[in-house]
Amino acid sequence: MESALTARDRVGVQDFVLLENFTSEAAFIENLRKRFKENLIYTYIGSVLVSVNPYKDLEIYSKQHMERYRGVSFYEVSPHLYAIADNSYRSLRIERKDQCILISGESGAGKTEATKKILQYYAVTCPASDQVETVKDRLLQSNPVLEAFGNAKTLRNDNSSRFGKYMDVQFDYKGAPVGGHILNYLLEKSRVVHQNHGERNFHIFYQLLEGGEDDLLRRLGLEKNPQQYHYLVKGQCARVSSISDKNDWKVVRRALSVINFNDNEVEDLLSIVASVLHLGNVQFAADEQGNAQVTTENQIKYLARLLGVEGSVLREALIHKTIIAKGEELVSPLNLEQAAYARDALAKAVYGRTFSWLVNKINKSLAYKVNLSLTFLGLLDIYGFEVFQHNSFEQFCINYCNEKLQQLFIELTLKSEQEEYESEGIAWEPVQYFNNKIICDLVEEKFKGIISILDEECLRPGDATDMTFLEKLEETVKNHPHFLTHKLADQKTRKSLGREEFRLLHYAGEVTYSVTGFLDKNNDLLFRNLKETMCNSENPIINHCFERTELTDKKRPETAATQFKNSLSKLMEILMSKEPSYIRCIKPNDAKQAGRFDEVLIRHQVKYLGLMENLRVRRAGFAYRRKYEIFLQRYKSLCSETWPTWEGRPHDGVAVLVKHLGYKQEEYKMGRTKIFIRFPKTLFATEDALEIRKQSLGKSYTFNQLVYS
Ligand code: AD9
Ligand code: MG
Repeated sequence: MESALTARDRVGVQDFVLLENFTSEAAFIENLRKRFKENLIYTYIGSVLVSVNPYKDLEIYSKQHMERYRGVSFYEVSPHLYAIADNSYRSLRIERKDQCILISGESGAGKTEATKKILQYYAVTCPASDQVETVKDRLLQSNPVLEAFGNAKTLRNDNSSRFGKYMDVQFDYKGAPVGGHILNYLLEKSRVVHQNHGERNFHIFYQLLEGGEDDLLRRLGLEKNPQQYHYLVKGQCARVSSISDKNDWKVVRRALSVINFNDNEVEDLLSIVASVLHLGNVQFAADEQGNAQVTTENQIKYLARLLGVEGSVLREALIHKTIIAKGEELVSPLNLEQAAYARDALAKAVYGRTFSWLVNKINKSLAYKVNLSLTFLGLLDIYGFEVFQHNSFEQFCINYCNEKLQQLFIELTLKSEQEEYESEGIAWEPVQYFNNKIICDLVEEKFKGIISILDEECLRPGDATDMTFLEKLEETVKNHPHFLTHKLADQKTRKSLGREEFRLLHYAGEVTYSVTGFLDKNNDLLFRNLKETMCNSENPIINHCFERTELTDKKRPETAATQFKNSLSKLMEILMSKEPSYIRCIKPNDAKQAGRFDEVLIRHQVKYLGLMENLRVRRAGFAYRRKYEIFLQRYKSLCSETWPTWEGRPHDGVAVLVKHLGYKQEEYKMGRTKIFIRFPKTLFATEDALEIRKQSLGKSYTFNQLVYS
């Protein structure tokens, strides 16, 4: 049998707090590398789970694996998503405290996969009844549908989430999931009309063309070939080797039935998907006055049918603009550029609103119950931090969202650790860490923050442009240590910045944003006559998405960034009110390849995720802590006074035990309910002693079982 020592050498330690040299980043990375090589992708920092994306299917998610984690104490089995999931679930049941599991990491690090696996774990292991089975199914089946409409291939990830998702699962007093609710955050709508090279539009378009039955496609007026559609050819990569659109279509189609869509609703929904493609193919030509005229009558015909609107009304709405001035309607023609803009704005609005409608529809099927006796477990899966060659308003919002989550992580982990030391009466040694609040403030502060300044420019009548926004930014935040522009940069840095760019030094690294399109995307305007046309739509979904009140409401709608900011602030409140668990996902390489451990990339993530600080805080001088009962139960056989049973208080039993084991005073501290051990070597020596004893009794234990059971 492999000795505990050689096993430790080969597979590393499964909790970073047991690293001898816990302040060394090199030792941290080495431990990750050893484990990654052995396909051990999960490692703890105390109760935080660090996960490295394996980019291959591992045999660790079977029913048998789930059973192994069910109802078992956190440290009894090797690190796993299931351990986190089970631990949260048990806290929910035993302490009746609402939980949330926060999954973070950059784009492609494995957040969405982790979320799905956790949900599957609950679906399999939680108690069930007939009604519960339906809810479980719907919770699971909402995923393929939302991914089809909200995920896309990007350069970072073939299945990148382009919206943020927070899913609450409700449990009854028996611990059965009885309902759910999804909150969605800012869908990247601009993708509907434009994709960067090497990227795709949302999956659903390709799925429908590839998998849709001939009959269906005929009704929708679609051809199978994605090359026919302007909105699908911008990225020049309609086919992706890792994706089977045809199979995915079948999955989505089945899932729609599970989440309560009848045939009519499916047809209405797909009519909208098809209408977006037709819209993209609407072309204009200029007449003698330079006014836009529609040249693709066929598209208008399809659009009229699919959207349930008058063809002629839609045609006119696409090439005219209506403004209400002094109670009178003024109609003016659009030029080519304006008409193309109006068309794209309509496509984005139709798709974006349909997505929100879809989330609502799913929510209805999830039977969310307003009942105080129920407990909640929330799963947060958002878009990860991302940096591209070209970064725009969308990346700005996505990265801001990641700043907020990092802020929450800092507050909650540090706070809870500190509380533990205080409640146990152990002296606390503060740890220095980078607090990214300064960056959150830079983005969201009232009057002085980037979003405020952007809104101010959006509301300013007259000559406001993306460039005047940039100038305002420069004036207002010029001395901020995390903000830079061409003008503010020194000679050397200036070369790397365009005149229309600003750079933010995020917690996760520098990102340079181009301001082009910021005002437009933040305003998110749709011309009034297009809105009106949609309000009259006979497609029930569209009709529901465009309400008449929008036409009469005098109040200016909130800008996109402010809406996002407010929804994030509500999300933070929700998360703060729950007991959090953390999963920190790491992406091992940029090539999406199995087995490749790119050290530079990983070191960067370890740094910005604050894992070293996390570890130092967690250790704060102590490598290991355990409740007296558990510690005694495990090691009592090593001392004749505590073996086979200790009759007194566990605290006293542990005191006798460690004295017998020869622990020196500086090696440990006795808290109120737990023993704190300073050095890993103390624990390892005790573990080795235990192993020798077990071997002498003819029992065989692996290292992993030894350390934690
Ligand atoms: V983004 O911010 O939405 O762009 P995620 O969500 O962090 O990103 P995702 O979960 O989509 O990343 O993972 C990316 C890909 O990595 C998946 O499509 C899988 O191919 C692969 N992956 C991730 N986790 C696992 C895993 N536990 N096992 C196997 C995995 N493959
Ligand atoms: Mg994702």
